[in-house]
Amino acid sequence: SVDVTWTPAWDRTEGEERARALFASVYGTAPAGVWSAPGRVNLIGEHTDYNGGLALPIALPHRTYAAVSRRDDDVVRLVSAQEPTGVREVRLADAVPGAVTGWAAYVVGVAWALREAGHAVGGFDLAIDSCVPFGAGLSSSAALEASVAVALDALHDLGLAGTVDAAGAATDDAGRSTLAQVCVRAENEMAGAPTGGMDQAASLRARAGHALLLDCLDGSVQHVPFDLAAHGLALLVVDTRAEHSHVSGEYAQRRASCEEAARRLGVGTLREVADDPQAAARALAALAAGEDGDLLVRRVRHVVDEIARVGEFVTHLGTGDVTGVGPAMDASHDSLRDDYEVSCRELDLAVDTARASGAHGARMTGGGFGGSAIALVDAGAVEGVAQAVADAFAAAGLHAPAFAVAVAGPPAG
Ligand code: GAF
Repeated sequence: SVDVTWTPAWDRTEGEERARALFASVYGTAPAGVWSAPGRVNLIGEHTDYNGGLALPIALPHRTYAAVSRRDDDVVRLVSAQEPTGVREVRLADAVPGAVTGWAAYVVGVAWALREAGHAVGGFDLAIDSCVPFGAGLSSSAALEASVAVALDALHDLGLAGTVDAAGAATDDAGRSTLAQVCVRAENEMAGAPTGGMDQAASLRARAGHALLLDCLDGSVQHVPFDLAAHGLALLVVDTRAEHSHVSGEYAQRRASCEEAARRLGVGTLREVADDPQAAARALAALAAGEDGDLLVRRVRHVVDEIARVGEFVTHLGTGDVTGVGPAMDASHDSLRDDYEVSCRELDLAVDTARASGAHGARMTGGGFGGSAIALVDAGAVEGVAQAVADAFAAAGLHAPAFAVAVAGPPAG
């Protein structure tokens, strides 16, 4: 068998120290503070957020750390331990959509979107370090945006982020909802990635020890207790290392298909047909009769069924029958693979191998086309399932995957 690579989360002190040390070495002074924000895995409810649907992410213990100080001018200087490009400098006056490229767009985009929302935000110096695997479908971009959002909130007394208590719960969810929308604007308009809002909500509004039941129709959230260890279980994350990007066209195409289907059905979002099985059946029949009927039926069927699966998952958690979520996870993956067509060879191999090695359920998580899969496994089976997946990747001649164990961590703060 091959070596298994793990990606552990840093503890908070280590993350903060790293960002602080980078800041001091680059700018020659100490930062005003260090803020951080988590990546996420979505338990279920994939490609539902931009359809007004339900999603159920948890915040990862893996976080992005931002050491930041205010400046008196409108210059943003930024450096990241993960980027070899050195210090970048952008004037906020020049920061309009399309003008800032690469990772800086996510950072500067948050300042731009805050200004667009009427907040008096000026320049700042920033140093980033992160243990959220980059480009792994674990929301490294939302973690970056959210870390900057809570930093600017604190440095400019915007009063939106509130605090996070000792139990890992945010005190001001309404303010964080506003910050999440700011981050979505940064990502959609400055970075040009047409994503929904799940990742930013997870990073800013999640609660430690809980999954975040996010209703994307009205933006409301519920915190659902999620403590796998108490049930002798664990959530294994497989980062396939197959590269994905939501700036590229496939994600936008899926979103456009859903919007086209909603337009033909005369509804604002597909959620409107999802909650009523008869309306859903009528909608699918109507779409089948039109142009591109087969494609739109498969896309809409995924969204409708996936929203129902979120409810099923939450019901099982509520009754304490946690392994009972397995079939919903499996069905979610199969639907993303066959109907929504966003899986890939690496994700399918990770999922199939985890299932064959005893996982109660397994699925891709996040937008797909690469990225990560999750598997619900007995706590004592974590190493064995990871080994089986690593061996399967080696046998298939694929890049070695990396593994993590996900527990529900606290939100940005
Ligand atoms: C990506 C997007 F950023 C989210 O908004 C969501 O659509 C997800 O893919 C799919 O559920 O993470």
